[in-house]
Amino acid sequence: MIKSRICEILGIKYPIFQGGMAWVADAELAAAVSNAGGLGLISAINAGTEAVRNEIRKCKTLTDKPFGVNIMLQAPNAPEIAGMIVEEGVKIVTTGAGSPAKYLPMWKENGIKVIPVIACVAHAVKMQAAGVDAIVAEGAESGGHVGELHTMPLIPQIVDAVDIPVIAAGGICDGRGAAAAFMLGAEGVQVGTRFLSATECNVHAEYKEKLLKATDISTIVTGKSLGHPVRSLKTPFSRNFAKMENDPNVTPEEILAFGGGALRKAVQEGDVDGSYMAGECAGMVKNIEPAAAIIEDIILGAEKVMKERIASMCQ
Ligand code: TUI
Repeated sequence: MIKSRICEILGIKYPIFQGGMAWVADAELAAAVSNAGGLGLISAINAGTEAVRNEIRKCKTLTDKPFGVNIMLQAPNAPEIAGMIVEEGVKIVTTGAGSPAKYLPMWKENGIKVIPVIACVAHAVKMQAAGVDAIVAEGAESGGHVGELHTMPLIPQIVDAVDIPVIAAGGICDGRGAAAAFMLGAEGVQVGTRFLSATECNVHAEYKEKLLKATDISTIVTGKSLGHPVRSLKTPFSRNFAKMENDPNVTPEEILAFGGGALRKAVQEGDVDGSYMAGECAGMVKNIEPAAAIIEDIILGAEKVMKERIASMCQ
């Protein structure tokens, strides 16, 4: 059985987190993952703070297992969400795209486990010093907002720099990826893109269809010129976005206006002008299946590949 410190800290069976995907990660998906022994996460990027509160309340009716909330710190309502999760008795929070330092005293006083997502060593060291419980180290293979380093060099450098558990994210989709992350020193993995295909994931059917059709070269990073690099599926919309970025006659304001609300449009409407965020492993997602089957495949696959590789290669 695969276990690590993070299972003890959070009270979960398997060291697998579901990515807190903006607009995607709702109560139904989070509860399905938590019920299957992983850590389900609800995204706080949704239709406002009260909508997130409702998802938290709904999740409690769907599971008695631990689950968490992911807060994108650049969101305008992040301070409001930070207080609301305390009111709702949430026990685990992950944060993205910034430092959660100013909320730490309030969250720690309320017994909340805090796990920031970071993308470089300096931030990992800073977060450990601030007193967080673990970190998610996210490589640029992931979908959505990405850093610069990729998972393979990122994880060992972070593991060497901190003592708290490191959860690897970015490009991990099956047991092989999870086993590789464990070999690099990670004590858990966070999986986003594969859970987009879960039966319990409520994205528009068009999103799932695009994902299932994806190949190895189906994603593109746009938004670098705006300081917000985002990985998504190649579509006429994302290619146009990339073209506009490279056109000196188009202003950043025009690009922002073009891309505004694009993720929500993809998730809820399957719109052609949507941003279908997905990681580089999109090409490895081939079926729609329940979250529990995904978790079992990753855990059993990791165990199998670790044993087989040791038996065949370590003489
Ligand atoms: O946050 C993410 N991924 C996301 S957020 C998102 S929502 C969105 N919607 C529309 C357009 C753009 C984004 C979609 N995907 N990942 C976590 C992550 N955090 N990756 C990198 C970081 C990060 C970056 C800077 C963490 C900390 C940091 O700075 C720390 C500091 O000290 O300020």
